[in-house]
Amino acid sequence: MGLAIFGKQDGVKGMERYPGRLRLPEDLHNLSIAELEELAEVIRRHMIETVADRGGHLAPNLGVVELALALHSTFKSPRDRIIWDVGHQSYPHKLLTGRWERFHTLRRHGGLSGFPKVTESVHDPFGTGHSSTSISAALGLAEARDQRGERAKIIAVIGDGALTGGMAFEALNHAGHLKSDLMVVLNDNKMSIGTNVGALSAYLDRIRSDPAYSRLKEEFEQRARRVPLVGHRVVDSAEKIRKGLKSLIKPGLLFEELGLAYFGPVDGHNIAALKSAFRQTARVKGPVLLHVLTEKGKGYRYAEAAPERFHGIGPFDLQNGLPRGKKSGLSYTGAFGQTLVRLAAGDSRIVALTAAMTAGTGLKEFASRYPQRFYDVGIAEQHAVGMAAALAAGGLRPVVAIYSTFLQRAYDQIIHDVCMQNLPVIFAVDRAGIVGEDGETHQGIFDLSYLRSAPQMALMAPRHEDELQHLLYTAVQRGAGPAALRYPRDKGEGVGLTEPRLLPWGRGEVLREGDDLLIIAAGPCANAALAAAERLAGVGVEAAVINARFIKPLDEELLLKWARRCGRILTVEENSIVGGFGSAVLEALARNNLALPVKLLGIEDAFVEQGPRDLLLSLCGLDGEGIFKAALTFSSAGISEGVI
Ligand SMILES: Cc1ncc(C[n+]2csc(CCOP(=O)(O)OP(=O)(O)O)c2C)c(N)n1
Repeated sequence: MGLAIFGKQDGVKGMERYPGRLRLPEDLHNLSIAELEELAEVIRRHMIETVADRGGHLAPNLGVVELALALHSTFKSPRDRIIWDVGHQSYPHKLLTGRWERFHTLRRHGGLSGFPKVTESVHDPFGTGHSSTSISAALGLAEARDQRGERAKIIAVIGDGALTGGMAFEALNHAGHLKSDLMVVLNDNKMSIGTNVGALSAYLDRIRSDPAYSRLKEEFEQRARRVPLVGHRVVDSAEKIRKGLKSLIKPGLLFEELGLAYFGPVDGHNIAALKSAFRQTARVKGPVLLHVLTEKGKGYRYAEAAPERFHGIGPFDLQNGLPRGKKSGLSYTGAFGQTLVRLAAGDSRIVALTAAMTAGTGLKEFASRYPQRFYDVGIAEQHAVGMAAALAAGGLRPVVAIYSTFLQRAYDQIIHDVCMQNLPVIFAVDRAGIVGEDGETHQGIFDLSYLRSAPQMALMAPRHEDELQHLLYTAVQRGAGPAALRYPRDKGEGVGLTEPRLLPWGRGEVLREGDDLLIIAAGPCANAALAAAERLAGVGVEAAVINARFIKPLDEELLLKWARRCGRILTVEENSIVGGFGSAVLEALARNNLALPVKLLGIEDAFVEQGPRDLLLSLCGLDGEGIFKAALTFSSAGISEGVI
């Protein structure tokens, strides 16, 4: 058909159907349902093409197009505030709030973030990235609004997956208590990244789909109406029965009991129905929950058929949905997954835990081979670590695989439940270091700092996939106290996997000998350090290179020996330099009264925005070139020979 709202902008990529004649989001209020529906299709197409080109979160965004349109055509952002939980589904919101022209820069360095960000737009009232924070944020904004005597609607949009996170429940509990005016929109697509887990998910499932449940509801209602009301006692009991029946059958009772008025479920792809539900519920005082049913991947058949694969995806071919230009070879994550399956075959004490990231952490094969020894706890990192502690206390060897950035959630459990009781829990800390396009909320650049300060914790970083295997094997065999293994979001170094073998506990490895400078590195940056050392030799600087392997216990003997020999030390790590590996080296030198020049190379005390991993590493000076330059400037030979 082609409605008047679209202006053709020739030559601008991705903007052929740009609604140029609209002021967004204001003019959405003047559009008919048919026009909004047409805009929905244009947004879908634009998102599919953009994500096919550079990767991103697709299925979650395809599921909320009508929801975003209904929200923005009913409420008035930025006065009314919409908080998208996790924020991976905020693309339609971004397109509708002044970011259409920049959408082609999505997830690029210097471009639009893949998540809501306060510095990006006034329409993003609160940044997200980690799950289950939106209701706390909505409650805080609602209270601030009330204290300042302002008028605004505060809306949290949270998925059924994110609702499995404890923080969401804490906030619901408190919202019901405070009775603040706010709206929680439950975007229920029956999925987390993969299958959602737990009783809550089953509960939502019953509300949305179980025909027996609906039948039951009707029967109960009819029966309740037929209860004879004769005499006082009978009336009383009839009332009780009615109330009991109501509590049995009323959908959303769980939320009602928490103090939120429940409405729904509503078809999340029907803009008219959504707008009407928003208008009605907006009139209700106090906290309300509107249950909206959506389909993950809606409108792109490959995403509808495989929503988990299209949750977050690299570039793909539009015509067949197949990945384009994927890095081949075994990744660190893959090496971890394979090794764990292998070790589990010979050790029945090994159990694995994930917090809603079975595929992401490489545990799919383990889950299918050992379903009884595998626990997906939902988006509940704190619980995962607390439970792992108790599994260890019960005599098992739990391996908890959590991304570095999400493990931050469980810091107290790490200290209080695991380390204080010196329990043999193994932490597989995936995505440690620079993660790339997901940006600052997802960079894994703090784990060396936060894990290192936990007493009893051993901390290891392999420099290639085979070493990962050996260190995991070593930690499992040792079985004494907690140990963490951190590795990056990257393909391995191509060395393959040999037989798992024991590595000496707390010992580093000399990769190269030299007298002018000691470069000591943690993790795969030891490889970049080695490459830099070879180049340094070409300009007359002989650098020794140590692969630390253990950040804790640090191999002090090896460090001191080579530090004395070289006279100056360059530390390299893919972590914040605050409290990280370099700090561990400095502490060791101080402990041993060795005063030497030390330079710390790592991530400065700042958040790192999104971009390709390689680019960010180079910007942080953590690639071979950066290490070479830093070493050259720092080495005494470089200075005395005036090579800088
Ligand atoms: C604390 C935390 N743990 C894990 C994740 C990774 N993660 C991102 S989205 C997601 C699933 C969210 O499911 P849901 O809320 O239902 O949204 P949907 O993608 O289904 O729309 C997970 C586990 C995260 N962002 N934060």
